[in-house]
Amino acid sequence: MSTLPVEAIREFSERHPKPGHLTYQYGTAGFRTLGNDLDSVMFRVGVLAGLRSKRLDGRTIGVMVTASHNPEPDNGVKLVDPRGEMLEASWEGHATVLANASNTSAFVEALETLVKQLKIDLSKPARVVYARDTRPSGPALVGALEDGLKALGVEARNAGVTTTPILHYLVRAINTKGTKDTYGDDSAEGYMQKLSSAFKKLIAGKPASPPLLVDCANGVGAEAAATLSRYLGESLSLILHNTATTTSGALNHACGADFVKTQQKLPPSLAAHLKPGQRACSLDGDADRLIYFYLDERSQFHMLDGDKIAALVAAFIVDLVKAAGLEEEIRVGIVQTAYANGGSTKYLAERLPVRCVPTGVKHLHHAAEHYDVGVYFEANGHGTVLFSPETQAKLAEHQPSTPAQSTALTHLVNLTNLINQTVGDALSDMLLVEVVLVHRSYGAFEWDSLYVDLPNRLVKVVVADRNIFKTEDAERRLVSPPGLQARIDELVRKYEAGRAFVRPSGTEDVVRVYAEARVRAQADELAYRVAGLVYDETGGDPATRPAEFL
Ligand code: G16
Repeated sequence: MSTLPVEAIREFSERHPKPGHLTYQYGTAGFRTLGNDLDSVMFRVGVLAGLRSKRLDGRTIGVMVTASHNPEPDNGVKLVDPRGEMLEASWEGHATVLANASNTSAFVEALETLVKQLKIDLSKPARVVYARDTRPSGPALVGALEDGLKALGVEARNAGVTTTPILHYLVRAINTKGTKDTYGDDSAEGYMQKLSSAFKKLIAGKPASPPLLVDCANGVGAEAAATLSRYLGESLSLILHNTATTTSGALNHACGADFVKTQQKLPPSLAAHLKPGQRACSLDGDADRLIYFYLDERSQFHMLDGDKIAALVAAFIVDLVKAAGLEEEIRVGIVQTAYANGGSTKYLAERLPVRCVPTGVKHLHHAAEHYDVGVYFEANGHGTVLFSPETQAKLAEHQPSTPAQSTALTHLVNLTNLINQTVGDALSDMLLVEVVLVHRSYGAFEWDSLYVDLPNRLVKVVVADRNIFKTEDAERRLVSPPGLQARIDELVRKYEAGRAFVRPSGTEDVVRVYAEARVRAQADELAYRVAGLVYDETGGDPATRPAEFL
């Protein structure tokens, strides 16, 4: 049995020392903090990714260098498991331990413990594919990652600058190449080809939609959307905005899915371009989230978020399953988080089984796997649809008894190709939404009318230590700090259709507060009053308490 290449690891590790004052945590979406603080983490993630691959018999592991919706100075890294899904939860702990080893010797010791504990056969090959988004800190961090890969002798493939979902796609495509589960050609072109050809089949014979405005958040999605647009040709006209990927400070700034969702307004850069009634959507910085919006005839802004996408898509799939004559055999279910608007949960629960899980795609993804077709979306626009392997086999084998059944069945099969089933994918989701709108003959307004959102407000509170906030019941209730939940409950009772919860963010150093109520002013007031409780609880200085929290 081979041993760890300790000499090489030591030598490379000395070039990437861990800053003494920092503690890292593999959170909701991997490691995420200031790009300047991530050099040692990247190196160590390179070594860890290699070990994960060896542990899985040389299957290819993905590494994505991105901080997604975060501002430009931040960066981050997450690992992708062989089927394109998020890293197995137990390895998040291993990643955290390795990232926090205080020096090279402690790091090597932690690696040796891990190898022993998990019985990793070091003679196995290690294969990793990696990519980054367009952040200025990306190239240097990828350099550190590559040192980690070299130290362990990993067979590495650089996928360059690409979106998070394309990297997830590549991982699955590489690992299924030449098998019966083949997912597509293992290249960005393969991805574009797969999506665009499924899209064209699904809209064949339907009238063309008016052009769609796409806000690319000045991120890596701009490049992917431009390529996709070429593949789509006349089947869908995309008008791309916020494509300044090399302008310093532009990424996610006053644009992108997170801006639209949290500010509940139009990116100012689109104001001169969006006409009333026209459909528009925003991607986030690594193109894994999608939010739609439109202006009504009075130029009033309306948002169509992840909840609205889930409602649109789930109802469409349910109808196709029925039309294909598979109603008795294929169960469609929905997964949401506490952020799901009360209006959406009511609409969906009247039609389908709905589950609520904690924030984080991995939680939603796993819950969705329990359905034959699992539709999961976070309200922030992160989500996808999973067709279980049994369902895919059923779709392939089913013998339709009428032409109508046959058409519905073909549509379902094409949807399995259109949808990126590895992870939430803004571009794939965008095409999915466009397909449903065409099939339903809906514009943005008709889609929006499926149900009415309760007014809501999301607020960030900066606190000294967000780790004191612990939740239960899918993050809907606080168990710590003690007593705070009771005070929140007392407040909430005063508001009609009031609901509020508090949870620590896994990607930013803040506590998030969500509130909704029957009318806008009440939702805002409830959010700010709960934020005030959080602020006071954590010993915030009354002199610096934000005015709106009063
Ligand atoms: C990541 C996760 C999402 C999560 C979001 C915010 O998204 O993948 O599941 O909803 O962070 O998480 P939190 O509220 O814990 O900060 P992204 O798009 O930033 O990778």
